[in-house]
Order: sequence, then C-alpha cells, then structure tokens
Amino acid sequence: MSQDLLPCGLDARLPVPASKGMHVRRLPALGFLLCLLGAGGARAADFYISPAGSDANPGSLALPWKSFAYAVAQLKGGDTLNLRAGTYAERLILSGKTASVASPIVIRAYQGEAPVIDGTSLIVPSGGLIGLVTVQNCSHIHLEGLDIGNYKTIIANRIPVGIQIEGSGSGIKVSGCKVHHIWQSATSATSDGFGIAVYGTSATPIDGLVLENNEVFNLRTGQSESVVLNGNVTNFAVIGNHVHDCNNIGIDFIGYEESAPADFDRARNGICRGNLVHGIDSSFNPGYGGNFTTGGGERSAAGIYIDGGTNITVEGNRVYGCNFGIELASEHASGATDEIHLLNNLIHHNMGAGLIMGGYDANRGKTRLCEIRNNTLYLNDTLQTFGGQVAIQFYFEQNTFRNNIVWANPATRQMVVHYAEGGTASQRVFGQGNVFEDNIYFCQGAESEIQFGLNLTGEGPDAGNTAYTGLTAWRAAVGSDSRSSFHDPEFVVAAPAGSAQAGDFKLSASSFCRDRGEPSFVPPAGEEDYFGNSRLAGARVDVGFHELASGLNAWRAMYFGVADGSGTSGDDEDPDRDGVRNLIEYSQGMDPLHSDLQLAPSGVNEGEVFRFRYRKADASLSYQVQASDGTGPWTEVQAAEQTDGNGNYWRDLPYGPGKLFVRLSVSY
Ligand SMILES: [Ca+2]
Ligand SMILES: [Ca+2]
Ligand SMILES: [Ca+2]
Repeated sequence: MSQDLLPCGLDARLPVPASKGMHVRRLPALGFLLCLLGAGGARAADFYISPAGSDANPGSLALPWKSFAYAVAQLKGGDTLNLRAGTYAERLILSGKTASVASPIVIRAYQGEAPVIDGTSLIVPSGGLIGLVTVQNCSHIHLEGLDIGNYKTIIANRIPVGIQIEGSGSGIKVSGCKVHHIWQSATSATSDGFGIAVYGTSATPIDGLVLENNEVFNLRTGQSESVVLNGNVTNFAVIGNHVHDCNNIGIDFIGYEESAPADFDRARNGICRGNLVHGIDSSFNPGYGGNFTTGGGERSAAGIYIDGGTNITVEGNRVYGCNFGIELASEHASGATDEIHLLNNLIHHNMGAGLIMGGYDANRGKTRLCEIRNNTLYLNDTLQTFGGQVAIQFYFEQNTFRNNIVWANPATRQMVVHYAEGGTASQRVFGQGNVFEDNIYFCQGAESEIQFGLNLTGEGPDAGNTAYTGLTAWRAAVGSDSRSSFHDPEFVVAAPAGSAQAGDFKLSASSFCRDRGEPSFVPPAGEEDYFGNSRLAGARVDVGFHELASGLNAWRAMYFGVADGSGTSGDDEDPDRDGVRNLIEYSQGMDPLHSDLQLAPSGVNEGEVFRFRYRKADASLSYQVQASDGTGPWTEVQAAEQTDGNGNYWRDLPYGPGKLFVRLSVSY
C-alpha cells in the first residue's frame, strides 16, 4: 500500500473544508420520519413504582404505583416501568406479556437510583422453579439494572430462582442486573436453585435472548447452575456477564434434559462472549459432599459448561479460580456436544483442568466437531489433580485443537491428558479424527520432561491409559501436532500471578508466539482477539488469545477500534476531512479524527531554498519526497535528507525558473 500526500509547494493547495450542505439536505428527511412516528406509533409511556406509592395512584413520577402485580397489569408495548429507590418485597411476575421489537416493555431501575427486589421476607413456594422475577411466555421484555437477591429456602424440594425465563417467546433482554444470595440451603444431595434460569420448554423457542453485563454472585444452587440456558433456546447472546463465588456451575448451555420436546431440546446457535467467571467451587455444595462454609466436597464445577448444546461460539471469556475452567461434554448418552467454537479465551489458575472434554464415564454422550482455537491456558490444575491443562475423557472425536498456548503446572508438567477409566476397551479408546496443531507448550523445566496422556488401545496396563513424555513421543502417538513447539510464550509479565489482570497475559512484542499460528489461517469475518483487536495481524495469526498488532494496526485500533483497516480506518480514508488520508496521518503522527494540518508536511521559504518538512512517526514505513513541475511525472527529489535527530526531517530545494510541486509519498 502506498499513498501520496497532497502536493505541497509554492502553489500548495489546501483541502476543501467539509461540506456545509449536509444539514440542509437532511432536514426534509427528518421531518418525514417524525410524520411516520406520529401517524403509526403506539401509545408509549413512562410509569413509576415505589415502595412508598399506592396502586390508587396514576403511576406517575409524583404519584407512583406500589405493587408489581398492579403495575405489570397496566403495561403495554412501548411502556417503561421505572423502579424508584427502596426495597420491594414482592415477586415480579410477567406472564403472557407480548410487546414488539420496536416497542418493548422495559422494566428498569429509575436513573441514578438502586431499587432492590428483595426476597428476605418471602417464602419460596413449592411447585417447580420459582423466580423472584419470572418472565413466562413473554416477548420483548427488557429488564435493566435491577438488583435481585436474598431469596432463600432450607426446604429441599423448593427451587428458588433469581430470574426465571420460561416457556417460549422472543426478544427477552436482561442487562445490568445483579442477582445474588439465591440460596438453596437444604443439605439434601438432590436440591436445586438458580441465579438466572432460562428454560425453553415448548416446540416454540425462546428466541433472541440477550443476557448482558449482569453480575451473578454468591449463590447456593444445589445440583443446578448459576446461569443456565436449557432446552429450546436459540439465537442467544450471553455477553459481558460477571459470574462469581457460587457453589455450582457458572454458565451452562444444556441439551437432552427433556426440558422441551425431543426435536428442540438443546440450547443452540448462540454466543457466549466476554464473560468473566471465577470462584465457582462445588466443594461448598452438600450435593457434592461439602459444607456451605467449610467446604470439603468434591470439586467438579466448571466456570463455563456446554452440556449437550450445539453451534455455540464461546469466545473472549476469562475463567479462573473454578474447579474446572471450561467443559465441553454431554451428560446424556444419546446426545452430543458439537459444533462448539471455543476461541480466544483466557483460562488460568483453575483448580483442576483448564479445559475438560468428553464424557466423565462410559455412559455419557460425545464431544465432537468442536474447534478449540487461540486460547491461552495457564497454570491450571493448581491442586495437582493430574488432569493436566486439558483433560479428555470418553467419546471425544473429530475435534481440532489449534493455535493454543498451554502452560502447565510445573509440579505435574501435564499438558493434554486423555484418560478413560471403566467401560469396555473400545469405549476407552481415544476417538477418531482429532487434530492437534500449531500449539505452543511450556512449563518450567525441559521439553523432554513434559507429559501427555493417551489411550490408543483401551487394553493393557492401566486399561490402556499411557503417558507420553516429550513432544516427539506425543506427536508420534497422536499423529498430529507436528508444527507445535515447546517455548516460553513470553508474556508481557513473565509469570502472571493468579490475581493478575488479563493484560499480563498479552504477548510481548518479541514473543515466540507471534506469527506462529496455523500458516494459512484466515479468521471468520468479525472475529477479534481477546482484547477486541484484529485476530490476524502481520504475516500470520499468533498463538494464544492475543494478537500482536503492527504499528499501523495498533494505531488503527486506538483511533477506530479495529485494527484491520476496515471501514473508515482504511489507508485512503479521510474521516476528519482535513485532506490528509489516514496512512499519511499515521506516518506523521497526526490524529485521523481531528483536523490537525499544523502537523502535516509543509513547505517554508528559507531564503536561498524552499524547505520541505515532514516527520517519520513509524520508521518501518518507506518515505519518499517527490517533485513535479505540474506537467511531468513525480520523481524523487535529489536534495539530501536532513534531520534534527528528533523525528523531524527536511529537504532543501533550490529555487528554479518555473513552478515546482513537492509531495511526500508513503508506502509499506
Ligand atoms: Ca500475527
Ligand atoms: Ca484526515
Ligand atoms: Ca487529521
């Protein structure tokens, strides 16, 4: 790519300012739009509710309603119910409420206030799942900024839920809510509770669900999950949530539990992106033999779990301090977890394996056709369970494991461990069609000491489970991973600690992982690395969750939020309309979003000579000063380049008889 600056010289032409005609041309269109809204819009109103209000009031800001039961009955599509500050000791129940995409029903915390829906004084009724907030067979309901908590029981067969979304419906959105202290405190091994439970129970799906930027924490959920999508739930987005300090699974996508008719009984076609999950530990769960406060139970809960889900992209999540990081499996023998794209995640300091896949015994379903790519796994298996960084169990087939950083616990040096106990010989055997490639393995010590596990026969000592030491032995056994290597990934922080920020796991500029991913890899459109920048920069994709940007890419990312030159970040674009295209802006250290022509190359009269001044903000670019008489071609000027050593450069051109135009040409 090359680019030339506007000609600059004695007749330098300055760019034309932005058009002033835009507003004039837009006015008629705006008027037309307002007409449409006036003619076709439904009645939409803001209503208010307060613990100090009255249901005899009109629901205005000055005279708010009091009870959810009354307020909900008044709401229609387009209405917003604002919760004023205070404590609401009432279940919020919406059933059969249908609004539209254009006019949803919004129930939200009034701006600047922190209302609390509090279950402290409520008794959890019997009869299945009971939500402190329940949205049943509704469409286009938005819950925003609600604090929902303290809903507790000690009765074993009661099922408290923070937010329960059930039945069918489309366009349900829960954002910015807090769900906490939902406690199933029976000591029975078969009790249940949930933070957010989404159950698609009919042949009509829960479609287009969004759970975004919620915080879910301090839960006792028995055999159930902190956040779950179960059954006929499709086209969902679970994004940017913070789930922590709960005594069972963090976020779960479930199929085959007979929650919906069999043909529709799988959470599917969704994304789980940018969530932060930590402190998920079933050792504090009586269902796993533990005590609520002293622990001691079995540690088997994953931060994020796909249990029978399909076609789900799990990307850019950070999971640490859980029993397992991320699990891909199907607990039901007839089912599978498949078509999962596990990308660009950071999985570190979990107690057992960072990634656990396949059935936990011979009576489970399959894990197949999953893509596990560009993740960073670091010092998982902190409790030295000998599950390695990646634990593989039964029925794992046709999966790919590529471009991942795997840094083992030095106490075990275990990387990928396939281990199968029980079942028949043919059930224990490592599945067909799995490919490992372009990974970077590391731990303190020598490459010859790192460990892998693989069961290729199902028979023999330890029922065929065999350890392989060193990469050469592993490659020969697994039949792939030939381009993978053992090398320090060279993070920005050499050995990130458990409490470190994600940035500590970024690659340093000289990292061995740079441009060492799959050689021909091209990311799907729109895929970003963990930090939201281009997944492919430089000659090749990097290994792990971070892609090192080149100077230009990093500059684009800073100003445009994308590193790949798309949209207005393109080299020839001029979004600030100062006449200087982006590549020149970059080459001169200019701001591409603000007119800053004082920093552009310029010409000044120095008496004897005409001095052309410019900068070199990125020395790796090619800079050429060219001249033309206005009729002939542009040719490189012969005058020597001079510099003050501070990034300022110039050429002194002698005056001649005719006109001379001078310009800067930049390329890479
Ligand atoms: Ca790269
Ligand atoms: Ca510009
Ligand atoms: Ca500019």
